Amino acid sequence: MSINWFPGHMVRARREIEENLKLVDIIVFLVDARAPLSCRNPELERLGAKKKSLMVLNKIDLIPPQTLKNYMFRLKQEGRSAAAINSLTGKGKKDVLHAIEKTYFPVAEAMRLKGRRVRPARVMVAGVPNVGKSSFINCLVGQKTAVTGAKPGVTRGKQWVRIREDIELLDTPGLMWPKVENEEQGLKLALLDIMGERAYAEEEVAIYLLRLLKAKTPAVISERLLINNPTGTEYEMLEQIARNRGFLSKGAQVDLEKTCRSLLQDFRKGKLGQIALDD
Ligand SMILES: Nc1nc2c(ncn2[C@@H]2O[C@H](COP(=O)(O)OP(=O)(O)OP(=O)(O)O)[C@@H](O)[C@H]2O)c(=O)[nH]1
Ligand SMILES: [Mg+2]
Repeated sequence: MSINWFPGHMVRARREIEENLKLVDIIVFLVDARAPLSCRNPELERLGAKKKSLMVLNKIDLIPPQTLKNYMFRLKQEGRSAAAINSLTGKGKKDVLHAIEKTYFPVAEAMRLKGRRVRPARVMVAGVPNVGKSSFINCLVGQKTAVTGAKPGVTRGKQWVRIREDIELLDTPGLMWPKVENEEQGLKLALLDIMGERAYAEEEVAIYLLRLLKAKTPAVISERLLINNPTGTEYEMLEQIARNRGFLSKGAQVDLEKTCRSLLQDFRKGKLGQIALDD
């Protein structure tokens, strides 16, 4: 699978994150809860290694609660600070704010010890495309429109929003490019719409999805996709989905393109149920 991301974008994204990093105490790495490992970019995590960081799993409504527990347990074992949220409903927002407060605590302590006044924690959000960075920021900011104004030395156009007495958030997120290490991870990122449409063949991704459903949640195949023969090939399944949905072109031929797109849409919107991709 080829990846359609131009080096020019990468350089710009990287430089912007590096600049913003200088301004903050904490970087929040936002990931899609359906694939928290695959969404990570180790190179960028290294860039932010000198800062306190917090991993936030977003879109938790799209995975089974038990899977979320497992992911959180594993992150804790790795010694990472982590929290989880549904940015559309705000479920988990309190936990996120609490995790930010906890992450900032040692920094605040150090200020106190030096006899300095403790200022609010400055936080930035970064993540690969489509993980919900904008929704997450909106969720944290809520109704508050009070922008605290540019700080000295802050590049023009950057705004800080005070989201709590002790927390300030940079209102523009850092865009990280996906780091794809193997074919399967690439397929997962494509499935989550992180890769950009031109980077992959939808058919390939749809077939990967069907294979995954067969292995993980066979009930979805029969009950939600209404496929009679759940042991058939992926192409036979696509054909049946096309017929079920009336996606036929001239001569009653199945419209494969439309079928694949519609299937991927269903998955992305959570219409196939709560399905996690990383094990
Ligand atoms: N189900 C669900 N959908 C979410 C959640 N957060 C965001 N979304 C959806 O995910 C999609 C992407 O959200 P954005 O906030 O635009 O993501 P982003 O990371 O800012 O995207 P880019 O700016 O394109 O990189 C939108 O369709 C959101 O409605 C969530 O917690 N649960
Ligand atoms: Mg955005």
